[in-house]
Amino acid sequence: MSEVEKAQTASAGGDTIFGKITRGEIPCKFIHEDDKCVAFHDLSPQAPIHFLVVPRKPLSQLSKAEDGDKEMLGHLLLVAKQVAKELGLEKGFRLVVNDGAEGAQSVYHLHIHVMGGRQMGWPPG
Ligand code: TR5
Repeated sequence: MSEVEKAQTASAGGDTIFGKITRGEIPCKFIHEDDKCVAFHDLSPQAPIHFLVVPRKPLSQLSKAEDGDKEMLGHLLLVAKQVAKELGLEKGFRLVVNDGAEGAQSVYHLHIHVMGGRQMGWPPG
């Protein structure tokens, strides 16, 4: 099933695989972890380097974020650029946040995709 097909059948609500990963219930090799978030490589990389930054708070998607999430959201961006640097993405990288069915979101626990290691195209599909 393609990511778009998964996104069309996925629905918000309830626990997700990323909730289990952030709580340590499913083993996962973190490339970053702190009290607010974790980062790990995507299972199905779309670039030579493709990792996800995932808050420990189980916020389903960006469109459900509230003013109180401001610090956590800013932290995710800072972690994204820090880990990108640690992985050698000096020439640039792409951040993506998919939101909802038309945004092709398949896992309803907020996450930032960070991709790099090749020339990105524009516009995205
Ligand atoms: O489509 P959205 O933006 O929701 O992205 C979900 C991403 O999670 C996709 O790029 C998947 O490849 C990725 N994914 C899904 C699972 C998974 C994962 N990345 C790392 N580890 C994973 N596990 C253990 N299980 C997944 N179901």
